Amino acid sequence: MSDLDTLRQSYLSRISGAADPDALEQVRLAALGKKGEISGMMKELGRMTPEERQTTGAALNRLRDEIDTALRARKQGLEDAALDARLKDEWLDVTLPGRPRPMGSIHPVSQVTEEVTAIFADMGFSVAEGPQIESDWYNFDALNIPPEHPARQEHDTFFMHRAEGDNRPPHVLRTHTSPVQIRAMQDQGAPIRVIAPGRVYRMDMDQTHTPMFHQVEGMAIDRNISMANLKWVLEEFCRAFFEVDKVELRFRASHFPFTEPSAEVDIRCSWEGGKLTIGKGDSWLEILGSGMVHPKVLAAGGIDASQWQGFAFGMGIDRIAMLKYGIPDLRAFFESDLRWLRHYGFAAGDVPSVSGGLSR
Ligand code: 2U9
Repeated sequence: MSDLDTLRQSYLSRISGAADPDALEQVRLAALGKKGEISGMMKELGRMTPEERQTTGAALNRLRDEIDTALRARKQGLEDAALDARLKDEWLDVTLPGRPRPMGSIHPVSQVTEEVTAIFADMGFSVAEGPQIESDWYNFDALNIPPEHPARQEHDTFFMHRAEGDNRPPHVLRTHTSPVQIRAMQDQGAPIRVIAPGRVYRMDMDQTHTPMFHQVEGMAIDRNISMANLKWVLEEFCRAFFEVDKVELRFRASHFPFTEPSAEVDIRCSWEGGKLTIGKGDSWLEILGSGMVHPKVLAAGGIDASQWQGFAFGMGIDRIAMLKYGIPDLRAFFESDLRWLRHYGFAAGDVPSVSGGLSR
């Protein structure tokens, strides 16, 4: 083997053994760099005879080209391998399903409030809102609730503290949304059609009662409003809310301080197999209270009872939400416990079991 062959073998094996671009560059410098071995040999050509120069020169050129080609090939090989490693390392399976994100959804009480509001809006009622902390005048006196009424006792109502030495009657957490309607009467006068949805507070806590719950009350005051108008409005509401073509309501005489006469309203239903069906059957379900607004209450709202009259009604939103969406457990609402909310889904009319004792 000639010296050049040995050199060729040596460089080709160093090139193929170079593990990275730096090592490869060292080999290139050693062979073809300015001070490289082969460059050095080429410089020697000048001292040769023309014949020697011709053969050795040609051989050195071939060797240089061969080493150059091998260097380039190895460089490309190293770059390809680096890219392969990176692709392998950074590989991403774009077909994998996305990571689940926690999902939110509207609370049944909010949904039902919106549903109720929309139905009454179609009948010309606007929405009124007011404070949750009320004076005892707006919460009780204006509504013809006498001082000795049980609702006015410590036992039933949440009273706010007064500062030491302040002997004015304490404010209360409103026990109904009726004060909102007193304020609406004072602000707007008659004629008026409003509903008042919102939170109310009573000192009550058992399987079917929570200290905070939601009510929607409504009233319509005009020159000739009667209980016939009340009946139509409530029937229309029940048809739309429970999404049935036919409803039958039963008005039972009752008593509330703020209405005279007063009636509790039941809806015809059946409870077959624990499933509630509204509109037909042999059972009656109490859904709300109502009546003609008491003249003293009209007067408290600044409306002349000799000129104007009207009806009012009130219902528990949590209760009608439970009935419509088949949620028999208050935990779903009160603790906003997502497991319960999800468990009961949002299937209208699909009621696993609701005990009879839900009414207040
Ligand atoms: C004004 C005048 C009258 C609202 C009314 C009821 C009857 C009633 C209950 C239903 C279930 C409360 O949530 S509940 O416990 N409500 O029975 N509410 S009449 O009467 C009014 C309201 C405001 C100025």
